[in-house]
Amino acid sequence: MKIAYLGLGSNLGDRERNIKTALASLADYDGLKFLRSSSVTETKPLGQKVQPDYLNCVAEIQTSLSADALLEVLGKIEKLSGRERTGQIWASRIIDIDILLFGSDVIKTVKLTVPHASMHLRSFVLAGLCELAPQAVHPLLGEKMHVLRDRLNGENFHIDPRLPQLVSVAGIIGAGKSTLAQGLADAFDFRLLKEAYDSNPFMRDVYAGKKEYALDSQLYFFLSRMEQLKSGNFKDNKIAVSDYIMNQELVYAGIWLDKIQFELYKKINSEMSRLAVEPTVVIYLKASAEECLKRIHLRNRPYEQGIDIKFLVQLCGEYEKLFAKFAACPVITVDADKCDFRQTGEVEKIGRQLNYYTDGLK
Ligand code: A4P
Ligand code: MG
Repeated sequence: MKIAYLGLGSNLGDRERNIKTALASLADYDGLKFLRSSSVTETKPLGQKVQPDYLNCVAEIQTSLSADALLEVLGKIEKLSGRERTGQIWASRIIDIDILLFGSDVIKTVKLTVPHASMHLRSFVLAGLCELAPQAVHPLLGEKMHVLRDRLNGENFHIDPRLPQLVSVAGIIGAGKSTLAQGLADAFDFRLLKEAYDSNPFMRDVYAGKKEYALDSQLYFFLSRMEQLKSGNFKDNKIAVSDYIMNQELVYAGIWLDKIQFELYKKINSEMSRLAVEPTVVIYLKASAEECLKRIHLRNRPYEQGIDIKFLVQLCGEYEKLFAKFAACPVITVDADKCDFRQTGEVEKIGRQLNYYTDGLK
């Protein structure tokens, strides 16, 4: 006997009835017992397709069938409901029933991929799973459903292999961004994009309190990132990893610049940053101000030694705000106080997860 979770979706006809009928039909088959279903949610079609909205829900079943036999039964239910297969991927459908989880089995055959290959990228699936089994663990990612859900901030994503694949590491000064990005580049052969920290000729003056250089410093950082994130640079089909995210520019600009400078900077930023490649996934190194200050003293860059705890606390707050409503891609949050990214084990653990949030073939 196995507990399995099914994802149901309908965007044609009487969608509510289609789902109810499909759930009721599960009881008609030997070796299959319907246990519970989540609430039904209305969702926009994934991938900006011009299609009617979906109703989606998740069902929990108990079964003595093999996964292959279960898939066959689900195909029969879909057919009896009147689903026609157009041969077109992601076509509108009366009912679609996918196997999300089958116990803790990992299955990869021509017909079947379990866990469902995209479940961790879809809030409409993870929300249902969290209602029924928040503590269930994704057998490949090794994470609980509520952790996977929180990475998406209510959004649904799909990985477009035609787009550049960029992993961006984010976090406040001293959180360990560069160490992790370097470690990922070394271990997984990613192309490393490092922020032009040491070459910024205005940094020292800004840290020394000369506010008149703040705009120059911000523009220097911004232009060097834009240079790195031009789509033309991503033609090598490698996954790239950056030790910054573009969004941090506005955070720092908001702190360093006066009101008039900030307004000017925001205009330049919003016009130009549209040209930058967007991250496929972000790793957010969440660290405490205290721990970061310790690391800043340890690495001993002279001009950073004047940084005080208040500035770091302010940055922590700004990053929390940024990621509380971040909707551009999944965000993997890591408790950076507890991790030492000089250890290859820590880097590999994160790198293995990235396979599922990027197009791994790149
Ligand atoms: N297959 C492989 N793994 C599985 C699995 N775990 N469960 C194979 C079910 N089937 C699996 O599926 C195509 C083939 O996938 C099957 O022959 C089976 O052997 P399908 O159901 O015939 O076609 P499909 O549904 O168009 O493709 P697929 O890949 O299942 O797409 P999804 O993931 O179902 O996405 N937007 C919203 N808001 N809500 C939705 O539910 N669904 C889709 C379809 C797109 N956009 C959506 C939604
Ligand atoms: Mg399907």
